Amino acid sequence: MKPLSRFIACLSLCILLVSPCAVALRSASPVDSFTPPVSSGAGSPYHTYEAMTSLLQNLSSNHSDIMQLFSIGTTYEGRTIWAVKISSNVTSEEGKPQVLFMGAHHGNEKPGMEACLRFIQYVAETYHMPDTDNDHDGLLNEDPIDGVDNDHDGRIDEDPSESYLHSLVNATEIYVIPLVNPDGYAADQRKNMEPNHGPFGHQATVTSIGVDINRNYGYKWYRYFFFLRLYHGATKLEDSSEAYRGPAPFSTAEAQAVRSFVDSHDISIAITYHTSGQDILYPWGYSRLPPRNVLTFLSIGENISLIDGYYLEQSIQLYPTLGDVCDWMYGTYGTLAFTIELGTSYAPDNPTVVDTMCWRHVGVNLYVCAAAQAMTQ
Ligand code: 0X9
Ligand code: ZN
Repeated sequence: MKPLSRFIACLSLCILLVSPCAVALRSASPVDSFTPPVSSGAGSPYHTYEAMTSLLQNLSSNHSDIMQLFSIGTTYEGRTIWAVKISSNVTSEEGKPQVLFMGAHHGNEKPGMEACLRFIQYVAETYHMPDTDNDHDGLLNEDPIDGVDNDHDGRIDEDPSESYLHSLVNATEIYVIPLVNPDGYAADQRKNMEPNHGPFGHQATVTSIGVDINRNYGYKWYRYFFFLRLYHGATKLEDSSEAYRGPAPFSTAEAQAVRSFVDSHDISIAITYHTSGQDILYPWGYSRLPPRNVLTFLSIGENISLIDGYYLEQSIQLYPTLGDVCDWMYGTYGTLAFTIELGTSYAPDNPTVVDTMCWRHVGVNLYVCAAAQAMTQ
């Protein structure tokens, strides 16, 4: 890398890591240097479950030195819940800082899965590349993925640094669960597809279909019994509701799968991708009390906001929830867990909109890796 380019890349990273509290709002611009993965659905910007599976299988066999694909569980309808590990010594226990990205707890919120897939594909395909003049302007790495037109050419993030990505993959263990709710995704519905037998699971007949996986995690799950009015709307006892919490904490195969994965790792920062609202949310969802690590949440959240332009707030400020994955991860393991609500609609069908959203969050995810690395130094 040329000295000037290296200086610009380092300066950009430093600005991201130490920037003060300003939360910038910026409109996203298309990136023309990146070739998006081919979508399987005719005219749809979203992979089907089957297309996602074969993409992950192909990437992991083509890049087996840094990428492993494994199952963390099986859904009610028999689909595999896939997880990916990306790291330089991918087959060994490495002791490096661990980060986790998850997509589509809600099956109808498809961009979350695409953002994860795009990230996996970009990292796997770029890791071995030398620093490249992506925009053919004679300069190397002069416009990193930080939401800023660093070289003032009217385009944003069109020449990121391959060696920077390489160093992040060497320094961290990156885990991605691109599709937490494959059954809901295939059916294009929010909840999973398991049959319900009344609110508490005791009725003989099937009364409705589906549990909201993001109300099924075990942290503060029972509070609803004691503070019914306080948590009206935060979770639902009625099994036909879109926010039905399930008959018991961790009753769903999907929440169990995420639990056993998280339980056997040491995740320092996590992002779970949803749609929509352009929000970055930090715990708690169940309480207005600030989390113990509120300053770290604010610092990381504000830097994410500088990249994606989204609005940072405590989850409960958007609305209260009981049993969401971030409260559980932070409350149980101390993981700095954020929800990001992508975009302005559940599943936009404009490929350019999806593309821009995904690319911008490749930058967010790389920043999260850098932050996890910085936290341990
Ligand atoms: O309700 C949810 O599970 C998430 N929003 S969504 O519109 N994608 O369904 C938000 C979860 C974050 N927690 C809180 N807002 N409390
Ligand atoms: Zn959601």
